[in-house]
Amino acid sequence: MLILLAIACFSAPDRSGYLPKHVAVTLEFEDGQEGTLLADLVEPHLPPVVRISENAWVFRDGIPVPASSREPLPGAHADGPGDGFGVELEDGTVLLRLPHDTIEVAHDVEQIVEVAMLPEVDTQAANLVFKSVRALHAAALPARIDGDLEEWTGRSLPVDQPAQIQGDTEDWDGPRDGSMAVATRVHHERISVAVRLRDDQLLENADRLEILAPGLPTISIPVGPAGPCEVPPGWECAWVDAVSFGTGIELSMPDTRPDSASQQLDIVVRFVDVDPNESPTTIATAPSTAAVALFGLYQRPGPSGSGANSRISTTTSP
Ligand SMILES: [Ca+2]
Ligand SMILES: [Ca+2]
Ligand SMILES: [Ca+2]
Repeated sequence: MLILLAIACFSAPDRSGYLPKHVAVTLEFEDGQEGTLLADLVEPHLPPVVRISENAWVFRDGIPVPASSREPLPGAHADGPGDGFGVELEDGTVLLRLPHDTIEVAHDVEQIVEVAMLPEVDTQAANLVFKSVRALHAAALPARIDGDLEEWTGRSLPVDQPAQIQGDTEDWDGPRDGSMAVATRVHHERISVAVRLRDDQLLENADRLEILAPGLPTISIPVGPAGPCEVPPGWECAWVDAVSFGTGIELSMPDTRPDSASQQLDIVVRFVDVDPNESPTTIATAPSTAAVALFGLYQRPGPSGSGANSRISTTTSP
C-alpha cells in the first residue's frame, strides 16, 4: 500500500506551474450565438472561477474589448505549455482539462473559436463584462411557505460578488448595499425558493425581487416591509418579518420542467436594489435562464469567506 501511495505521488507531480493564470475561450453555440468564457486559474489548488460574457470578447493588455474585428485563430483545441492543461470540445460540451481534474464548462457548443491564455486580466474591467453563472441545485425536500425560514437548514448560494452584478457596478457598495442568499428545494412537483435579502435602504414599491423561469414571463415581486406578496396563480409566497439582515421571502411554484427529475434549475433569482439618488443595481444568480442552461452544470464552491457556507435560516446574524 505504501509503495502504491509512493508511486501515485511521483506520477502526479504538482504541475500547477504549467497552468496559465487566465484562459479566455470564445465559443460558437449550436444556435449560432457567440460568447466568451473566462476561467481564472490564479489559485491552482482551488477550482477555477469561470464566468461568461454575452457575445465574443478578446483581451488587449488584460482589458476585454468586443471581438468585432477579430480574426479567428486556427487550431482552437488548445493545449497548455505543459501536459497538465487543455481545452477540449466533446459532443457539444467544452471541457477544461486541469492537472488533477476535468471540468465541464459549457454545453450546446458548435465549435471553439479561440483560446487565449492570459498572464493578467484587469479584474475591474473583466467584472463588467464577465458574469458568474450559477445554477440553483435543488434539495429534494419539502418547504412550508409560512414566513419562517427554520426548515432551510441546507447550504444556500451566496449572491454577493461584483461578477454577479448585472450591468453597471458603479453604484454598488458591497454586500451590505444589496446582496442575497438563495436556496431551492423540489418536492411533490413544487419548486420552493428561499431568499435572504440584504439592503441598506429597503424602499417599498421600489426594491424588487425577480424570478426568471424558462417559458414564463419575469415575475417581479416588490420588496417592502411586510408588504403584500403578489405572485401568479398557483404560486405561494410569504415574507419573513422581524429579521435583522434586511428581509426574506419564501416562494413556491409548480414544477413544470419537462425533466423534473433533474436537480438543476434553469431559473434565475434577481434582486433589483433601488436606493435614493442612485441608479438601480441588479444582482443575480446568473445573467439569464439561457446562460444557466449553457453553463449551469459547472459548479464551484462559493466565493471565499463565510458566505459560501451561509445557511439561509440564520435569521439573527448581523
Ligand atoms: Ca418555512
Ligand atoms: Ca441598497
Ligand atoms: Ca434599496
